Amino acid sequence: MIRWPFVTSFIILCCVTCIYTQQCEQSVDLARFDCHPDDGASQERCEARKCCWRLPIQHTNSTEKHRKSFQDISVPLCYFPSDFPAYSIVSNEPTSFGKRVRIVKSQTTFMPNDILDLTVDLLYETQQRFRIRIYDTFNKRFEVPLDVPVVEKKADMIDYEVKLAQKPFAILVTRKSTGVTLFDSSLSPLIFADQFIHISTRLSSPLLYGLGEHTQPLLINITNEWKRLTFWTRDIGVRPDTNLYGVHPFHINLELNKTGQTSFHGQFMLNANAMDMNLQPLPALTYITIGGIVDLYVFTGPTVQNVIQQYWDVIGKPLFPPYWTLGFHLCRWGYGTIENLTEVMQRMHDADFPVDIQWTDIDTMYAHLDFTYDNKTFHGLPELVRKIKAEGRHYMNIIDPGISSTQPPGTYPPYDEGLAQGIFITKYNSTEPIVGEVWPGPTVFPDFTNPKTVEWWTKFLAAYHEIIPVDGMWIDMNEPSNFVDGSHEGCTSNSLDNPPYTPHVYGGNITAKTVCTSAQQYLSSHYNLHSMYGYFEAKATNIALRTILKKRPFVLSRSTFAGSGHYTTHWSGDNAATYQDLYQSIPTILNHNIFGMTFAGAEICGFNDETTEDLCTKWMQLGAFYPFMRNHNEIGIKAQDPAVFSWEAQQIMKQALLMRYSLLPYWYTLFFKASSISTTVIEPLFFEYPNDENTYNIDRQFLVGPALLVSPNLLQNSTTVHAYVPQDVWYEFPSGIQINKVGQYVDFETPIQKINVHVRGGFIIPMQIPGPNLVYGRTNPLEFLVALSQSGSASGSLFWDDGDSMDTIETKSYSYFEFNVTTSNTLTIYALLTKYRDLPIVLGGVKVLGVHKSVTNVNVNGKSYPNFAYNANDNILFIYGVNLNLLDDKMTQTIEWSASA
Ligand code: MIG
Repeated sequence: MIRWPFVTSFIILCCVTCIYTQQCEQSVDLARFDCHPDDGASQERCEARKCCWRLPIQHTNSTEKHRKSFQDISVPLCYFPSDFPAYSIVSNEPTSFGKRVRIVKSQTTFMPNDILDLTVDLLYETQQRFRIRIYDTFNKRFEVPLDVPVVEKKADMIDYEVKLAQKPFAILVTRKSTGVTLFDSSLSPLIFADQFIHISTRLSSPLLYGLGEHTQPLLINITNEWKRLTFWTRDIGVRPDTNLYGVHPFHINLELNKTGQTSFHGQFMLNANAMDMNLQPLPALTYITIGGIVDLYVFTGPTVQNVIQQYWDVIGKPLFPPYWTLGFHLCRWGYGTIENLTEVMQRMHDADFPVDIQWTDIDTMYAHLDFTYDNKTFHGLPELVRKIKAEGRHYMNIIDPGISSTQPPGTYPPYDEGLAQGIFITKYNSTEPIVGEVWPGPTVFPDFTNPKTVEWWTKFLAAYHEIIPVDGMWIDMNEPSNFVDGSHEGCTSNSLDNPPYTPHVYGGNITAKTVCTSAQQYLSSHYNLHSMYGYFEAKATNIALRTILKKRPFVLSRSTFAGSGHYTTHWSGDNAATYQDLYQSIPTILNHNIFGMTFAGAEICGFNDETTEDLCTKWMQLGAFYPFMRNHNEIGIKAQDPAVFSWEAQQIMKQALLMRYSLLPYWYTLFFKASSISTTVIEPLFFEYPNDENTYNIDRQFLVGPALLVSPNLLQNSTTVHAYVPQDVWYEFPSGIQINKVGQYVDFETPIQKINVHVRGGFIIPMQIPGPNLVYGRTNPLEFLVALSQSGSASGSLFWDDGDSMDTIETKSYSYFEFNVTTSNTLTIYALLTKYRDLPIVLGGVKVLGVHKSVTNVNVNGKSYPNFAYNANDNILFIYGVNLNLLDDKMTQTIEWSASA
């Protein structure tokens, strides 16, 4: 029943506001889009923008809460009216790739240099990939120099439907099968000014993943939250609420639909300029970037793995790492002297730890100069490195981009020659290099977008490699980081250094602790290229290493951009020795997998601050399941290599390392798949259980490939792990005992010596008995861990090659096996490719989990085989000493067991 008095007063109230301006009517706060995203909004400023200034309709806690951080935003008081100047369509032509639409508007907005005539290309690139490009009709603007696929022909049978609104111009993309919104720009005005581009999209649910690099949980849940994420590469230690080292403007959105089947889609904003993304619970996302064009991809999935594959098709697949890089890496900043370094190496050796890769940091350099070593404090380093390598181990060192500009002329060729060749970033409107300050003092910055720089870099790395034969390069400080803001002389006052809108970058302005954005690079201004500095350095280093080593390159970069994973590994930078950062490493590394950097890690035991034995032990255990496993810490604090801890702690750490090493054939195969068929290496649980809502928010556990569930102890003073076990068949690793509580949270008894790892039924894990290091252990026998599913089946695969030749995947110079158990109790091994034959590859044994009937007979390749044992308590069959040569010419080999009831 309608209560009239209420309605009347509502109308009266409403009319008061109607007089003010009709177009401000907005029934819900959540639908307000911020017209003053820059700080300092006031009624006066807001109204000068022709926007609406109102208190929120509902006073909620969230609107009044005190802003804790940069990321905290809430209902804007200043928001766009519905009649804000808008573009409308003036022409719409079909093209070979889709459609070309021209949109214009007559009124300018509050930002200088509005572009009033725009072209919108709608590219139907594939069945699942749609691309929207909005650009200036008349003037060429900066576009991200990433080699993305060029599609000239419209795809047929597409999974999506595209509709356009005439005025205000808007694009609506929906999923054909369900009608779910994949992109909808009608919610707020499109603004396209020279240094301010604003476009919003409706989200199909408030549950998102991706958007890096930020210190955040895996699930970005904006159900009740407004949130702002900023994108601009920055040298700043791991912390929440700020832009960090890398830029990955890609997200995956979970679609909640009524069918009970969950679908996913993704969006990638291919834009490298400083950017804010505002998220609001409507749910909606607003992109605010200060340059370039709108170049937005929509990926329709529908599975989360499909979305990732579709994204990687655009940015490039992850690199395939050399086999030895999967070993344990040990580093620290501040070994200080060669004596200390050798002492650490000796104690690790004496304590019987494998250190496949020994690293050193900037303290080995002479006066922090790139391409040098200190012949006093590190006297004999070249010999030491050769010795490490002769033992089948590897050595890595660091290099920073900043090149010292103050050495006496003629004494430091990297600078002299670089200067002569004009390869350094120059000041605005000048041919003079811009000078900042990094470790060696005043420095200039190589411009890696210039092909000449790649040659220069290769030359000096090659000369360095002659002296110190490094096995790869660690590239740090490449945001690029600068100890002064802009340059020694400050920056210009032009709009490249002082844009009319500055995204909410750490430090408040875009020249903070980096070079002036007005500085010039070969391809464009630093303003446009800043966030790709690390990307181009990684690419250059990858190319240089291929030339120098003639081996598969290994690069470790701190700063990354979309597509960096094709050239480099990444670590999450300067974390701290805290339980918080122990946990944080999981969502961070999972995110990097999503971003195409499958080979990623975090500093084990913590980089900043002193670690403790408990923390470091737990971290070594977790780190044994990072794709990239390195223990590294900062200068001036206690050593944290495993050999400094108590005997007990050492045994536990060793156990973790043995576990890692024994699983490397499985890991290596995962990396092969990532590089060839675009699957992730570690993954969140929801990837495998997308219809189980319990998994959406899990980021204290993860899966290695689809088959190993890792549930680490992340807490101090705790001997239980409260972990989710998805509905499935699971066996404890390595015991092989099946667990009976599934589809629920379980409290696992976890004393310090235990890591909760479970193997999923239905999978076969290729394992290997570890050797003293990854080179010497190559020919050790393999073991297949067969974890049977409910129906008694399982499958797996194995990739094997020489470990570090270039392009073994592309040239098919590897061996590849698939194996499965069907319900007939037979393990069949198919040798699908046996091109790598230099080393033997032998299957030593098979362990079958979940064999519920007692086994009385085993046949290997049809012949009765005596060496097996059946454990009836735990339903485990162990077949040992088989020694099957997997490279045998027989195409398939079989191991069969028969069971009596
Ligand atoms: O200003 O090279 O993140 O891993 O040890 C610090 C010294 C420079 C930062 C890196 C860290 C490295 C350190 N570097």
